[in-house]
Amino acid sequence: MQKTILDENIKNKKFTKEFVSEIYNLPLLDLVYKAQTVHREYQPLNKVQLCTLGNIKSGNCPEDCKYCPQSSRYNTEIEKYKLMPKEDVIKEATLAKENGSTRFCMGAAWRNAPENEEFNHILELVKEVKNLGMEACCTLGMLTQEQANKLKDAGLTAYNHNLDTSEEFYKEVITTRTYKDRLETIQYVADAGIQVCSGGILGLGESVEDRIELFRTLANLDPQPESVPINVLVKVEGTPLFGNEEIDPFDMVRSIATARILMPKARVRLSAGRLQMTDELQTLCFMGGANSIFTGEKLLTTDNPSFNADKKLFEKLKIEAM
Ligand code: SAM
Ligand code: DTB
Ligand code: SF4
Repeated sequence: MQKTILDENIKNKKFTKEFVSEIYNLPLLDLVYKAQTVHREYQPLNKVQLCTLGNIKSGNCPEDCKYCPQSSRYNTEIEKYKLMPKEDVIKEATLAKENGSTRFCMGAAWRNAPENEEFNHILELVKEVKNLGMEACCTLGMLTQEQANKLKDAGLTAYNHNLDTSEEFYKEVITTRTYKDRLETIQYVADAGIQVCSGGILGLGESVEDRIELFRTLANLDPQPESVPINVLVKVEGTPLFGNEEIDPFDMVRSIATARILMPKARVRLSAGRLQMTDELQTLCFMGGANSIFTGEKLLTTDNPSFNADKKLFEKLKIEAM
């Protein structure tokens, strides 16, 4: 692909399906080379941001996301609890900070963020995390504009709200809300002046076209997301997608590299699924432009590599925490 075409598309910020498809389907080495070239122009080198998740409210979610162990509709063996007290959340955030994490992301199994006391509690948590000197992120489901504004006033750095897949395939995975609902919350977050963190999941049973559509939609958001988590489905027993086929590991690399090329300024986060990846595959993902990971023994309900395993890998690769 000619550099001028890429520059032109990036300038216009309106990516077409054909253009994204051309990138995703490049010969793998050309794709990784292009992604690394963009990466070197826009991102600090050999640096990866460490983020840690805290599941501040677990399980009993009314939504029917077919991948999610926290949906009340499926029979999964997870720990369920109500909104965590402040002290416990601060303890987890402090441990994350001690292990080099610069962002603490608080996730809650809700369809939408609650009002009143529970919401005030969230605002308190955001302030406390910021007081630790960390970036604060939340993922609480749908928001109203007023809630987004209040989160901004409390000091929230970023809000995670994934598009997960293409608009067309979304209906096959989730029936209790629409793609439009998702885009609406993303707009409220952006309008409140909070950084948007939005990405997707690979391995839901989507086609290559669905992936291309996901990246096209993300890259056409205005502003583009500040961070783009790319998850590989963690198959949890009891969820409808438990029996899904494994994805081709090179598709992971293709997806990361495509995201990097289309969104040069974003942190591209190699998210769920790292425990199932080899060090070599993770390294290919870093070469393809991933520069953020989730650290800590647990994601929300499932296991993740230990702080120590990640430290060892970073030492080998001479990658530094951002
Ligand atoms: N309830 C809120 C929502 O859906 O936005 C926030 C929490 S929800 C668990 C956050 C994200 O985790 C989802 O959007 C999805 O992309 C990801 N996720 C959930 N279960 C997953 C799984 N089994 N494998 C990979 N990613 C998963
Ligand atoms: C994101 O894209 N991935 C994280 C975070 N944002 C909230 C969540 C992954 C969850 C994996 C399944 C689990 O541990 O429950
Ligand atoms: Fe609920 Fe979020 Fe899980 Fe969907 S992904 S079931 S909204 S916690």
